[in-house]
This record gives sequence, structure tokens and C-alpha cells, in this order.
Amino acid sequence: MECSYCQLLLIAALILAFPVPSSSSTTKRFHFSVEWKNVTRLCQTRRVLTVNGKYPGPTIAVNEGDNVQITVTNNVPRNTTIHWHGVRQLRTGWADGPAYVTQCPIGGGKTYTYNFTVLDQRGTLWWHAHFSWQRASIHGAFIIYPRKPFPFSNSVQSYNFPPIIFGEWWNRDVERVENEMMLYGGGPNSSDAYTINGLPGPLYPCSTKDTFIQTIESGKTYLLRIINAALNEELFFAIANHTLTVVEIDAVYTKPFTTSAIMIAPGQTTNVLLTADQVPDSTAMFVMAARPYLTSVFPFNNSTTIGFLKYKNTTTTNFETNKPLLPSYTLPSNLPAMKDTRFATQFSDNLTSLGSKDYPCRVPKTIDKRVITTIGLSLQDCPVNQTCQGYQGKRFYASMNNRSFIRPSISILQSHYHNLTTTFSSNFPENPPHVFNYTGVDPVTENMNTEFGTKVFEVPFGTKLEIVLQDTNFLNPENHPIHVHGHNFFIVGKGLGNFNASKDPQKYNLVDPPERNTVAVPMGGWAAIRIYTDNPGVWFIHCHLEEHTSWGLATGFIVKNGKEPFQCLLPPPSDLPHC
Ligand SMILES: *[C@@H]1O[C@H](CO)[C@@H](O)[C@H](O)[C@H]1NC(C)=O
Ligand SMILES: *[C@@H]1O[C@H](CO)[C@@H](O)[C@H](O)[C@H]1NC(C)=O
Ligand SMILES: *[C@@H]1O[C@H](CO)[C@@H](O)[C@H](O)[C@H]1NC(C)=O
Ligand SMILES: *[C@@H]1O[C@H](CO)[C@@H](O)[C@H](O)[C@H]1NC(C)=O
Ligand SMILES: *[C@@H]1O[C@H](CO)[C@@H](O)[C@H](O)[C@H]1NC(C)=O
Ligand SMILES: *[C@@H]1O[C@H](CO)[C@@H](O)[C@H](O)[C@H]1NC(C)=O
Ligand SMILES: *[C@@H]1O[C@H](CO)[C@@H](O)[C@H](O)[C@H]1NC(C)=O
Ligand SMILES: *[C@@H]1O[C@H](CO)[C@@H](O)[C@H](O)[C@H]1NC(C)=O
Ligand SMILES: *[C@@H]1O[C@H](CO)[C@@H](O)[C@H](O)[C@H]1NC(C)=O
Ligand SMILES: *[C@@H]1O[C@H](CO)[C@@H](O)[C@H](O)[C@H]1NC(C)=O
Ligand SMILES: *[C@@H]1O[C@H](CO)[C@@H](O)[C@H](O)[C@H]1NC(C)=O
Ligand SMILES: *[C@@H]1O[C@H](CO)[C@@H](O)[C@H](O)[C@H]1NC(C)=O
Ligand SMILES: [Cu+2]
Repeated sequence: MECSYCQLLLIAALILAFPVPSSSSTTKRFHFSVEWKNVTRLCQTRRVLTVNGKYPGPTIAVNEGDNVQITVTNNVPRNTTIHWHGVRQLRTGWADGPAYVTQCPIGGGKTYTYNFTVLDQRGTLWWHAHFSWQRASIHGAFIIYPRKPFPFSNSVQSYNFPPIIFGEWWNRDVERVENEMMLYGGGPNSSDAYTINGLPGPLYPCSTKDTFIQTIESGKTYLLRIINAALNEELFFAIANHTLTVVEIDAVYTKPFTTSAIMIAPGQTTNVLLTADQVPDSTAMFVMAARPYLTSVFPFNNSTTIGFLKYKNTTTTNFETNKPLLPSYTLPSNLPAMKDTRFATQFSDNLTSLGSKDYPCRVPKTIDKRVITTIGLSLQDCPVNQTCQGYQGKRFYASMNNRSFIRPSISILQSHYHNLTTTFSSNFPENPPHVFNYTGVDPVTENMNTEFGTKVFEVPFGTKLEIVLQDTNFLNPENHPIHVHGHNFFIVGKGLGNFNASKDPQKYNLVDPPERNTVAVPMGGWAAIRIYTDNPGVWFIHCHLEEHTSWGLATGFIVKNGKEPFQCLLPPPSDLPHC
């Protein structure tokens, strides 16, 4: 273990990353053992929860159309679940994973087989634990090889670049960090380092040996699969002296565009092409760097994780001997500043669907229903005899339409399937209960206390649904990455300030809007997403900043069964965990 980057290179070489078109679907089986593993970073050895002892976890690679069966055995005395982030789970909501939404957790010593088929999706997704903050270390790539050739395959010479997964390292147990935050009502402690594939890199103490280094060959173009698994931060990413060509987001092809850097929110994935077009001097290594896109006034860890691109046949550095690399590591000049909202906006404005003959953009042109919901922070009075660490001695929560989501005692999907409506209600408000200048300088603060509950809304099968996500300036305007389970959506519009229902829809992009599963809603602004509800079941909608989900920035929607048998939710599997 003294040379973890060599291990990564080996893993990279072993992963057969060629898109293998397959004509028939098969069943792919995997075994996940959730277990503790002692990991040393920043000179601290800490036990972290892992899958199969790996941090980050193993890559799952399947072909479009495959049936996938992943048997998860929980070998620790804590609850857990695994979510296959972005996999649509058509009719198989039982395999989606969010704890108490589609399943009860897998208890210590218990086993559950996630069984689903990957239909009409291809590209880079990922998997992660969906219980407490366990996804900090329980996560990995989920790659779906396409049936048809990759649309940009003429430009790519190598698929042998390992997935790049951004994460956060805590010197402390993350579940304790969450519990402490909930107990005292203040903001959470920040992580101690950002990581690339679990490695912080030489800008952190004791971490020179824990640095991601990838060798590339001059002249070749590589496909990079980039995943943001960080808990609480949007990130900028850039590689010195190289541009990136974006070709896919959240496993949907885009019209390619070239950029100096990317912004990637937790939950999102981005595939880019990278051409090794530099003429390095004999010892050069090109820095790749990721650091937060800061939109919050709360304390963040503003540090930077770096790794290196090394051209084949250049002299190796003294990295192997852990001696400092000279000259000192200069951050890429193309890495945006941490508050560069202008760059984040321009980058997301550049994203569109590919909209080709093979991959048409299926955005609903009309809608049956519009739901408008605020997203943002809230404050609650401190319970009697407690001290709270939130603003003005109160406690922080977060909400959608002034409702803070509480996880029920048995999963909503089970309740829904068995027609039990006592553990949740279907009356999530479809408009903000208080109308005010959401993004004004000093929004009114009366009536801002949230109501706690397990509220979702319900739509018939086949609804053309629009959801407008409206950030608020209450306490702190912030970029919230909102993730929808069970469906992709189209981001038809976004803007700063307040959504205007009479003016903004006229400016929607109904031709080639970006299609994804997680939208980074602009700070102090809004985003409108459209969904065709063709997947019966119960689907979680939540902020992918883990602290905000803990504070209740979540709801869900039920898609009722359609008329035909193939439009109905399948029955629950026999090994579904009990509460
Ligand atoms: C981790 O290290 C501790 C202390 O050395 C040891 O007690 C424990 O058994 C180790 N755990 C694992 C999973 O290796
Ligand atoms: C997986 O799901 C398929 C299709 O629903 C079903 O036929 C099969 O029996 C299931 N297998 C397991 C191991 O649950
Ligand atoms: C959070 O940080 C504070 C101050 O550094 C420290 O006292 C506390 O133990 C930390 N809590 C956790 C759970 O890491
Ligand atoms: C951020 O990370 C650096 C490097 O590990 C650490 O020294 C610093 O204390 C961290 N900051 C916070 C606010 O935790
Ligand atoms: C990379 O670009 C910087 C300017 O941004 C330049 O100073 C440096 O020499 C370049 N490095 C290489 C190896 O070409
Ligand atoms: C990061 O935060 C620390 C402490 O809050 C501050 O001293 C430092 O200047 C910040 N660094 C950057 C690059 O913003
Ligand atoms: C790298 O070095 C090897 C062995 O010296 C040589 O065969 C190969 O052509 C070189 N490759 C490049 C890209 O220069
Ligand atoms: C957006 O796309 C344009 C046109 O391809 C490009 O010039 C620009 O650099 C891109 N900007 C960002 C931030 O991606
Ligand atoms: C608060 O503390 C006081 C004094 O210890 C005690 O009398 C009272 O019952 C407590 N109230 C609650 C709600 O716990
Ligand atoms: C739930 O109610 C629906 C409609 O009334 C019915 O068709 C279905 O069989 C019920 N499901 C169960 C598990 O009782
Ligand atoms: C909301 O507040 C902002 C900032 O004060 C102001 O520019 C804007 O006009 C206000 N919008 C409405 C609808 O009142
Ligand atoms: C695990 O989940 C079960 C079912 O919800 C619950 O009864 C139990 O208390 C949980 N155990 C732990 C250790 O959190
Ligand atoms: Cu959020």
C-alpha cells in the first residue's frame, strides 16, 4: 500500500474500457460486501465503510440492455442501502435504494439483491450508499457500454483512462458529523480534504504518496469519465495546458463543445475528450486540479486536490521516492476562481442534448402539470433547554415549499404498494405557500418556519410534468444540485431572480435542452425541468448536498400505474428488507 497510485494504474489497465456493442442482453452478477477497512490519509488511520474493502469502490461495467443483479451483504452492525445513481429502474423501484423511500435499510448481517435491467441508457453513471452520509466512502463508477458505436468514436483513440471520481475525506466518522450537526442545529464540520479517486494529492499534509497520476501517450485522444461523489461541494476541474471537450452528461450525449474547465455538482457525471497535444519538456507533469465552486457563506474547506498527467516516455520524477516535486505545483491557470459564478453559468449554458437521429431529444413540448417549489434553508426555534448553533441561536433546516422531509418508519414504496397511507401523505404543496420576493435582498422572515412531514405528490402514468425549482435568498442563496430518481429530465429553462410564469416559459429551449438526472439550480435563481412520467413507483427528489438532505430539502413523487400490464410496478422481491 505504499504506492497507491501504482495500484490505480494497474486497475486502470485491467478495466476493459472498450464500448462493446452487444446484440443480446445477458445477466451480469456482482457481489458487494459492505465492510470496514482501515485507510490512512493525511497521516491519520481511520476505519471507513467500503464495498469489498475498496476505497473508492469497484467499478461496475455492463452493456446497455443487461439485467444486473448485485447482491449486497452488509457485514457491519449499521444499516445501509445502495443507490444506482441515474439508472432509471423502469418498474423496478424496489432496486432504487434510498433508505425509507423505496426500501427499508439492509441491517447488519443481512443480504439484499438489487435486480434491475438497464434499458435505453448508456454512458457514465455511478453508485453510492443512500443511508446517512455513508456515500462519503461507499461509492464507485457505474459504466454502461452502448449498443451502437459511441457517436464520437472517430475522435477517440483510447478508452483506457480510469474513471475520475471526486470525493471528500474526513478524519472523523461521517455519520457522527451528521449526527452532531442534527443534534446542535449548526452547520456540519467540513471535510479535511478533497480527493481524486480517494487520493488528496501533494497540497495536503502527508499526501504526496497519495496522489493520482495517469500516464497518457502523446497524440492520442482519451475519453475521461468524471464523477462528483463529494458530499457537500460543487467543484471546478481543469487540467493545465489542456482543453476538455464535453460529450456526455449524466449518461446522455451532448453536442460537443470545448472548454478550459468544467463545473460538476455532487451527483453529476461528465464525459470529456482529452487530447494529449502538448509537447512536454522531459520532466513535465501536467497538474489536474479540483476545488469547490463556493456559493455558500458558511465555512467550507477551500483547499484544492491535485493529480498529474504524465506523458509516456518523459523522465519519471522523483515522485516514487516521495521527494517533493520541483518546481512547486502551480495550479492550472485555467482553473476558475472559487466564486466564479460567471464561469459556472457560461459552462451550464453551453450544455445541450445531442439530438441526433439515433438519439433524438424527447423533451415534452407541452405540459399537463406544473409544480413550483422553493428550495432553500430554514430556521427553527431551538428546543427548550437546548443550545443550538444555527443562526441567532436557532437550528438550521432546509425545505421545499416550507416542508422539511422526514423519513418515515417504513419505506414509502412499500406503503404505496400495499395501499397504506398512514406513513406518508400525497399533499405536498404544488405552489409556494408564501409568496414573497424569493431572491430579494432581505426576504421576509415571518412564517418561514417549516413544517415537518413525509409529503409527496402524485401524478398519473404518462404525465408531462414540469417542476420549477426556485432558490431563495433566505439566510443564504446557494447553488443546489437537485436530483430526481427514476427519471431523466430536460432543463428547459433557468435564470437568475424569481421565476416569472407568464414570461419565462416563452424563452424555454424546447429543441435541444440538456437531459440529465441532477440539475445545479443557479444560486439566487431558478431552473425549470420537464419529466415524462413513464416509470410507475415512488421517486425521491432531493438536494445532493448531503447536509441539505439531512435538513429536509427533499420530497418525492408517486407515478401511478398505467393501464397496461407493462406500465405497472412489478411486485416486491422476496428478499426486500423489512423494517
Ligand atoms: C483497524 O485498526 C484497528 C487498530 O489498529 C484494529 O483494531 C482493527 O482491527 C482494524 N480493522 C480492520 C478492519 O482492519
Ligand atoms: C430478477 O428480476 C427478473 C425480472 O423481473 C426475474 O425474472 C428474476 O427472477 C429476478 N431474479 C432475482 C435473483 O431476483
Ligand atoms: C467538529 O469540529 C469541532 C471543532 O473543531 C470539534 O470540536 C468536533 O469534535 C468536530 N466534530 C466532529 C463530529 O468531527
Ligand atoms: C481544510 O483542509 C486543510 C488541509 O487538510 C486543513 O488544514 C484545514 O483545517 C481544513 N479546513 C477546515 C475548515 O476544516
Ligand atoms: C503550460 O502553460 C503555462 C502558461 O499557462 C506555461 O507557462 C507553461 O510553460 C506550459 N507548460 C508546458 C509544459 O507546456
Ligand atoms: C481559505 O480559507 C482560509 C481560512 O478561512 C483563508 O485564510 C484562506 O485565505 C482561504 N484561501 C483561499 C484560497 O481562499
Ligand atoms: C517510447 O519509448 C519506447 C522505448 O524507448 C519507444 O519504443 C516508443 O516509440 C516511444 N514512444 C513514443 C510515443 O515516443
Ligand atoms: C462555451 O462554448 C463556447 C463555444 O464552443 C466556447 O467558446 C466557450 O469557451 C465555452 N465556455 C465554457 C465556459 O464552457
Ligand atoms: C428545562 O430545564 C428545567 C430546569 O432544569 C426543568 O425544570 C424543565 O423541566 C426542563 N424543560 C424541559 C422541556 O425539558
Ligand atoms: C391497492 O389498491 C389497488 C386499487 O384499489 C388494488 O388494485 C390493489 O390490488 C391494492 N393492492 C394491494 C397490495 O392490496
Ligand atoms: C426582488 O428583489 C430584488 C433585489 O432587491 C429586486 O431587484 C427585484 O426587483 C425584486 N423583485 C420583485 C419581483 O419584486
Ligand atoms: C436499522 O433500521 C431498522 C429498520 O428501520 C431500525 O429498526 C434500526 O433501529 C436501525 N438500526 C440502526 C443501528 O440504526
Ligand atoms: Cu442544497
